Amino acid sequence: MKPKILQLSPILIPSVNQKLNELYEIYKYFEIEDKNKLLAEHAADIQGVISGGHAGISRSLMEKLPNLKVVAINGVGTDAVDLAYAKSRGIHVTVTAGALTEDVADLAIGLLLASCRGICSGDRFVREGKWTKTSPPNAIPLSRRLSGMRVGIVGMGRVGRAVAIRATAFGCPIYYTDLKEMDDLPYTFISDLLELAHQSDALILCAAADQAAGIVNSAVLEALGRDGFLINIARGKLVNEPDLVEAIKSGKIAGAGLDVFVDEPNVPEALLTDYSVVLQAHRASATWEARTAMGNMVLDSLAQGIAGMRPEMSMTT
Ligand code: 8YV
Repeated sequence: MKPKILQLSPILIPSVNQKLNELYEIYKYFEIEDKNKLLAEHAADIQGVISGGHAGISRSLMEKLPNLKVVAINGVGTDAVDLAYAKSRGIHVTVTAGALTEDVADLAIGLLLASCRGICSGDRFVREGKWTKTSPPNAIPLSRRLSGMRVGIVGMGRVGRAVAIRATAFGCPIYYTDLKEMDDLPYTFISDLLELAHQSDALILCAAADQAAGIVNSAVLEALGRDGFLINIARGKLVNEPDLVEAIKSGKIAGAGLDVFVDEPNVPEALLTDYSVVLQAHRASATWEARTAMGNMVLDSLAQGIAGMRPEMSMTT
C-alpha cells in the first residue's frame, strides 16, 4: 500500500504531480468539500503533508494526524507552522531553501523598477489610449532613477543577499539590517530599522516573518520618506497594512511594490485604486524553474521523512 499524503495546496508542475501520484495516495484537502469525512476515514494513516509557505498547517490539523512524520513546505517560510509543536511530536517540517532565491530576488528588483519608473502606469496610459498628439507632456509624472538609489534590505538571508547582488549591479549602495551584522558582507549594517529606513530610498523586505509582524509601521514609513519606495516580497504581515495604506494615501512615501499581503488574497481596497503601488498576487517564486526545483525538493523531503530518515531540509531537527 502506498503511504498516504494530505496535500493542502496545489503543485503546478505536471512531472512533480505525476511522481507524487506514482509514489503516494494523495488526498487534495484543498479540493475536498467534506473535510471531516476525509479525516475520519484517513487521518490515522496520513504520514506526510504538503503545503505552501504562506498556507502552512494549523496546529489543530497536525493534532488530528497521529502518525504524521513530515510536513513538506513547498516554499521557504515556516511562519504558518507551529515549529515548536511539530518538534515536540518529532514531525519534520521541511522547506525548499535555495530553489526560489533567484526568482524572488528578480521579482524584488522588477517591483522596484516598476514602482520607481512608473512602468505599470505607463503601460496603462498607452493601453487606455491616453497617449495622443494632444496629451500634455506631464500627463504621466516624471519617475525616479533606480541606478544609484540607496537600497535598504531588511533580512540578509539567501533572498536578501541575491537582491543585494542585483542592486549592486545598478550602482546602488546597500544598507541592511538583520539580527546581527554579517562579517562576510561588504554592505553597511544598520541595526535599527528606523535608521535603515531613514538612510534608504528603497526599503526591500526579505525577512522571515516568524517574529517580526508589523515591524514596518507608520514611523518606519515616515523615515523612508516622501521619495522612498517600499518593496515586499517576503510576508504581508511584516507590514502594518493600515499604516502603509495611510502612508500611500498621504504621500508619506512615493510608492510601493507588493507581492504579499496580510490577508491574501484580500488586498486593501485603497491600494487597488492607487497607481503609485504595483501589485502582484504572491508570485515571486512562480516560475517553471523555481517551482520545478521546489517540487523536486518536496518529493525528496517526503521520501526521506516517510522512510524514517532526517530530511536534508528539515527545520525541526
Ligand atoms: C510560495 C512562499 O509562493 O516560499 C514561501 O514561503 O510563500 C512562496 O514562495 C509558496 O510557498 C507557494 O507554495
